[in-house]
Amino acid sequence: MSQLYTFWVDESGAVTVDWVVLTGAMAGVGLTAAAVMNTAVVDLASDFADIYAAQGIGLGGGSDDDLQARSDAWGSANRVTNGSFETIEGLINAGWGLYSADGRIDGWDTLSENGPELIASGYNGIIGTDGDWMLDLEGSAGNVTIGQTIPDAVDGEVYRLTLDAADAVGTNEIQVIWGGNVVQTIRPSVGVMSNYTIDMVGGAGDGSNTVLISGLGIEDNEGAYIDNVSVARVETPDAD
Ligand SMILES: [Ca+2]
Ligand SMILES: [Ca+2]
Repeated sequence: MSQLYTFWVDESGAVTVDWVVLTGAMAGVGLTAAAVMNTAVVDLASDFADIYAAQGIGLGGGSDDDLQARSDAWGSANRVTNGSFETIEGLINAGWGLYSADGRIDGWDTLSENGPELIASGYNGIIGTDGDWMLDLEGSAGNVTIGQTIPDAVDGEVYRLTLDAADAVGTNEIQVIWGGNVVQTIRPSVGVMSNYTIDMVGGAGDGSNTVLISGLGIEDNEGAYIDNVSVARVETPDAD
């Protein structure tokens, strides 16, 4: 695991270079830039999937039977690590909230130049739905993309992502990417958290079973807030 972690840090350094070039080239283009950035995020996801595959990561290795057995053991449990953003050990208190010295929040990989920031429930009048902390999908300043690979996902099975989201200003969107494909673009409710549900199929797209959550919209230090992110297998009637 430590090896994987080191890899991510190195890779995000490389991604940062690409991101700066893109951002500079599109300065002043406005909302059009957001669409191009979306493509960049998808390309990034695809790149990461290729690397995952090269290292035998993602599907977790082992035979299909092993994978199915591990997935069965998970049942319909939540497979997202730190989906409520309540693991705050080591984060730095900046007054407005918490940030990470290495740009990374426990359980999540950061795929954007800007690292994610945590804000306390009640910030800008928005109450979180679970615990004390929410995640702001815009850093200081720039939109944030975070992601993690869903463990032991089996091809063809359905995994339901739920998250709560809100926007204090009404100008932000959230894109959910699964296996390198955009599966949902959310315009969060303004001023109050709402629940959003997206069904995703194991092995879809690039087969990485990696979910990315990406902040979109004008980069103005005001991002969408998310809380209580969960991905669980949908129990289906036995088809055998
Ligand atoms: Ca929380
Ligand atoms: Ca914004």
